[in-house]
Amino acid sequence: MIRALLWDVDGTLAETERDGHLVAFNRAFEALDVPWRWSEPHYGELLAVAGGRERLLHDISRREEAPGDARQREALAETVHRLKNQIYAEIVGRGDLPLRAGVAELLSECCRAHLPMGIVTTTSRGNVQALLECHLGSHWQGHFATVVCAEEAPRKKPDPQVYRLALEALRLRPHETVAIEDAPAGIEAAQRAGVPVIVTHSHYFPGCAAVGALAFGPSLGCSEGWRPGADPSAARIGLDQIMRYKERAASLQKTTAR
Ligand code: XBP
Repeated sequence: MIRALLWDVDGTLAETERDGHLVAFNRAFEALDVPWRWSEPHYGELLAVAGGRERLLHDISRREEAPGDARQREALAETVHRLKNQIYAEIVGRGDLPLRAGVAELLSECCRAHLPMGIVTTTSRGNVQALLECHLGSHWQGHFATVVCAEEAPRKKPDPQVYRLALEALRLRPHETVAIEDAPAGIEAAQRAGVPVIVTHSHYFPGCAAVGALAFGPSLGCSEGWRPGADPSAARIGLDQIMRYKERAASLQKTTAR
C-alpha cells in the first residue's frame, strides 16, 4: 500500500532549528561582529519565513540599523548564511544534534523492509549532508531512493515543488507515498502535492494544526498521545502503524464517497 516513505529534515529527523540553525546563526552574528542575537521565541516567529537566507533577509529588512541599500543587505545575508551553514556543520559533526526518538528505528525498519525512502526538504544540501553523514555514515545517500533539497527546489515549502520533484524521481503517484512532517509549511507542501502526511510535533510546532493529516502525535518514539490513537502495545510508531493509518484514511474516504 505504501511504496515510499518521504522524510522532512528540520524538526522531523532532529531538532535542528532550536539546537542547530538558531545556535549557528547567533555564533555567525558574533563572529562577524554583527550586533544582533536571536532569542529562541524570536526565531520561532522567524520560522514563518522558509529558508535560512530568506529568513535572515526578512529580519534584516526590519532592523533600523541594517544597511539601507538592498544589495548591501543581500550581501550581508549571504555572508552570514554561509558562515551559519559552516557552524551548523560543525555542531552536527560534534554529535550535538541527535536524531529524534523513533527516527533511527523507523529508518532501519524501512531498510529491512526494502521500502524506498526519500528526503524531501528545502534546506541546503550541505546541511542535510552534514546531519545524515553524522548519523548514517558516509554512504548515507544509499539509504534513500531520492534526496531533494533547496538546490533542486528553489520554491520553498509550502510550495509543493519539492514533493512533486521527489514523486517524479520515484515515479510514484502521491497516494502511494506517506510523508513525515512537523511544520505547517511542510504539511501544506505535501498536501498540495497530494501526499498523505503524518505529523510529529516538534519544539517550535508543538500543537501544529494538522487538518487532513493521516495522524499527528508528539514523537515517532512513543505510541501515546497520537490522534487517532496508536496501538498501545507498540513502543513506537513503526511501519505497521503507518500502514494502519493509511488504510484507515482510505476506508474513511470510501465511506464518504458512497
Ligand atoms: C527548513 C527550513 C530551512 C532551515 C535552514 O525547511 O526552512 O530554511 O531552517 O536551512 P524544510 P537553510 O522544512 O524544507 O526542511 O539555512 O539551509 O535554508
